[in-house]
Amino acid sequence: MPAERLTRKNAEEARIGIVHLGLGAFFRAFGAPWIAEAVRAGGGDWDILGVSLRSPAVRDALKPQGYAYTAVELAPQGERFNVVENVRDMLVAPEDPEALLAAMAHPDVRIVSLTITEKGYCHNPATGELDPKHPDIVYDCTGELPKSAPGFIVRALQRRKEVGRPPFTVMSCDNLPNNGKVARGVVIDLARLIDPELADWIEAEGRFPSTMVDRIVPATKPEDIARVEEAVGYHDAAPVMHEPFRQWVIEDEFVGGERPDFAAVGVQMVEDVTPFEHMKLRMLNGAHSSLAYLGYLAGHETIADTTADAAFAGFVEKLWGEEIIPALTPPEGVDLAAYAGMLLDRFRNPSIRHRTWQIAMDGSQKLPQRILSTLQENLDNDRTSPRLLLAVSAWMRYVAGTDEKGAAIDVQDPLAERLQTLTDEAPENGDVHALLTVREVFPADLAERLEPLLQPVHAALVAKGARASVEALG
Ligand code: CS2
Repeated sequence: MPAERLTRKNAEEARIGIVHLGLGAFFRAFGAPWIAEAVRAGGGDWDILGVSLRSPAVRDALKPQGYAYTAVELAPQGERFNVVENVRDMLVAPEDPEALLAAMAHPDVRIVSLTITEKGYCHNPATGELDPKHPDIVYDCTGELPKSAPGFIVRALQRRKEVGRPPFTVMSCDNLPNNGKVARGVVIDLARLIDPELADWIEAEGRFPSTMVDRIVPATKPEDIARVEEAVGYHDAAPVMHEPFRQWVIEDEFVGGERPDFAAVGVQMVEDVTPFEHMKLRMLNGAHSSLAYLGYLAGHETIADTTADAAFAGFVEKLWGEEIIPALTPPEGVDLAAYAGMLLDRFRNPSIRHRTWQIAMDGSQKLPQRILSTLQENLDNDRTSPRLLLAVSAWMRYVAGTDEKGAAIDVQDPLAERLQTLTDEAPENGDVHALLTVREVFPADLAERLEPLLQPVHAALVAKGARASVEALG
């Protein structure tokens, strides 16, 4: 007999206080359960309306089970299952943009949180500023119902202003440096294109706390769904998988101080999130992306497989110790060497099947803050960065689209086509020069400094292969 489907059991429901744009696996495994804990500890009407900006897949899977789902903690010593019930409803933005705007303008909603990924901000990744030529931004200036996340935020804030309602707090939970400032910048810039008075109001009244979020959440695979069903005895069409570790650091800047009682459940509320963001983006995500490109080229499927390879483990330890940590100012009381040790343990967790291909996605949006900012600081301070250079070179090899055995790589990136054309049309040994012209990734002065350093590294990578190149630096 097939197992019965998971259903929502929670009778005591709070009103919807949060609209979350981009309800994917990460927020379902991180923010939603943590907010549920905060509400259990401190009360308040903070149930969540989840929004998909594109695909209906998550909504379609969750709707028949009342939006309840199972979060599965994957520890090396075994699994734990937690049913999450505070996502009350879901909307798919392109199906009903009017309903979404109405929901965001509702007086009960005091926070709009975001995990829309780097490309959702419609900004230039190298400068952090709104790209006014982005097709969705051009569209969102026409007065039609919006398409982009900044478009929905601006139009919803416009409705609130018109009826004299305070703005909601915009809480970015994406892996961007100063994610609150980036969100604030794109929202105010777009508002200014639409209505300068609205932009002034948002500037004065709006709040955009920056946050640092951290939990490794590999994509759920079909075999995970079957395994969960066997373990818990019910069918869940969309469980999420996560590691035990989690860290959330939030700037305590909310409109009217209205927020769940985060501090009661271990969320760090701080004045300035910058040192935490730098540490996490450059150490965790920087190493993740480096291992993803190099590991993929070396034939490793997951980060756990990659770091189980001694050459890669030695490489990443030196990457942290010799190239990334020297460019960081640690948050107060944090020992960065100990943090690196913890990261390696997390990466090695054999229960987490986090694919190198998954992390390799959207590299053009990730490289600047994860790798190039450290590289730039090392250049400015006359420190060498052989491993960071190798990581950039591996990205270049990866986006050229052919692996070391000559097979095609499925490159997922908003710039994929352009990157492919640039490398296809480059003369022999010309990929480095061609890719360094992509200004969204490499500002001109950085490109100029990088070219002579990258050329020999790239030639060696192509000649020797990724594993041997890593081994030589491990
Ligand atoms: C990863 C992140 O996919 C990626 O690019 O580096 O999703 C990473 O797992 C999280 O930021 C960990 O907090």
